Amino acid sequence: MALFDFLKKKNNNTDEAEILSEGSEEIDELDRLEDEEELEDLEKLEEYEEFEENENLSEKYIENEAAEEEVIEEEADGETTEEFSEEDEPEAAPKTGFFAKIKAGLTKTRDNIMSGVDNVLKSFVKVDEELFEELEETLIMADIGVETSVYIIEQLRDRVKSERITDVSEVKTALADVISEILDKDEQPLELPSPSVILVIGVNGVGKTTTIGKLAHNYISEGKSVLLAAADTFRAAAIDQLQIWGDRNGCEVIKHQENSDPAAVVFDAVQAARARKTDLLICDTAGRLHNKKNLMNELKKIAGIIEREYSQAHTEVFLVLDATTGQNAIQQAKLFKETADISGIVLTKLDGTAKGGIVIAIKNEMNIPVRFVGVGEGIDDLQPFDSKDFARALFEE
Ligand SMILES: Nc1nc2c(ncn2[C@@H]2O[C@H](COP(=O)(O)OP(=O)(O)OP(=O)(O)O)[C@@H](O)[C@H]2O)c(=O)[nH]1
Ligand SMILES: [Mg+2]
Repeated sequence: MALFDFLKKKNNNTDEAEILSEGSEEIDELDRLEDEEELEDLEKLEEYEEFEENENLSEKYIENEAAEEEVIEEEADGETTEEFSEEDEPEAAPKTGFFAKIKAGLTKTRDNIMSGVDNVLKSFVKVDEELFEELEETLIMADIGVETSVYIIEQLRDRVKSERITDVSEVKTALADVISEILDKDEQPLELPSPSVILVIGVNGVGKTTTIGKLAHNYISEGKSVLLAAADTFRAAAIDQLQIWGDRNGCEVIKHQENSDPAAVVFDAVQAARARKTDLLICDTAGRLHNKKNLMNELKKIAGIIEREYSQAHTEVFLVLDATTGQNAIQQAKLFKETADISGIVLTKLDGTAKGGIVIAIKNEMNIPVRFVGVGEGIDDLQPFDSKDFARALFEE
C-alpha cells in the first residue's frame, strides 16, 4: 500500500513501536485527510449532479419558454400552429363557388347598405329631393364616405331625370346601376407575366402576410413557380409566420435574421428568383417600424432594389387595406400613395364586416384598381376582384 511505503521512508531509523505509533498517527491523519478529500469530492459530485440536473432543468425551462413564446407570438398573430393544422383539413372539403363565397362574405355589408336603402325607399311614395337626401345619408352611414355618397346621389339624380323615373321602386335599380358603374370604371384585368414581383405593403395587422400566403396558393394552383421574401424583419414571429405559409404552399422563403436589413433580404430574393427563373416573387414588408418616416424610407429602398436589380421583371405594388377599418382605410391609402407607386389594392376581412361599402369609396376616390378581396382566413379565401360579381353580390336578394 502506498501509505506503508511512505511510512517506511519517513521512519527508516525509528523503532517499530515508534513507527507504529507515529505511523498510526500518520495513518489517522492521512485517513482524515483522505476522508476529507473524499468528502469534498463527494460534495463536489453532489454539487455537480445537482448542477447538471439544474442545467437540464434550465435547458428544459428555456425550451419550454421558447415553445411558449412561440405559441404566444403565433397567437398574437392570430395564427397558432394548431389552427394551421386544423385549417389544413377543410382544404380537402369541396370548395364553395367563387360567387357564393363573395356573396357570403358580403352578407353584413349587403344588409347594412340594402336594409338602409330599402327602409328609405319604403317610406317615400314619390321621387323627390328629400328622398335623395335621405339616401345620401344612408350611404354615408354605410361607410361609403361623404365624397363618394354625394357623387352617387348626383349621378342618381341625373339618371332619374334622364330615364324619367317617377316610381320609387325603380330608384333601387338605378342606384345599383350607378354603383356598378363606379365599381366597373377603368377595370383592367391583372396581368402577371413571367417574371413578376409583387411587393406587399400596408400598416400592421391588415393581413399582408396572410394575403401573401393566399396569393402564393392562387398562383401555384395556376402552375406558376412562386418564391417568398421575408422582408418584414421587424419581428422574428413575422418571419416564422411567412415560413409557415411557405411550408403550407410548398414554396421557398428567402429570409434573414430578425432586425436585419429588409432591402438585403429583397436583394437576395431577387438574385434567387433570377437564378431559378421563378415566375413570381412576392415580398412581405413590415407594417410598423419605429416611426412612419422609417417605414416609408424602407419601402422606398426596397422598391429601389427591385427596380435596380430586377429591371426585366414586371412589378406590382399591392397595398393591403383592412375593410373593418372603414374610412380609415382611405386615409391609409392616401398616406402610402405619397411614397409608393401603388398599382393595386387588396381589401381584406370583408367577411364579418358591415363596412364593405368602403370598396366603392376606394374605387371612386383612389383611382387605384382593387385587385383582390379577402373573405376569410383560409388559404383559398382570397378572390380576384370582379366588379360585376361584386355588384351582383351587393344587390342581389
Ligand atoms: N376574417 C379574415 N381575417 C383575415 C383576413 N386576412 C387576414 N386576416 C387575419 O388578420 C390577422 C392579421 O393578419 P396578418 O397577415 O398577420 O397581417 P399583417 O398585415 O401581415 O400584420 P403585421 O405583420 O403585423 O404587419 C390574422 O389573424 C389573419 O388571419 C380575411 O380576409 N378575413
Ligand atoms: Mg405580417
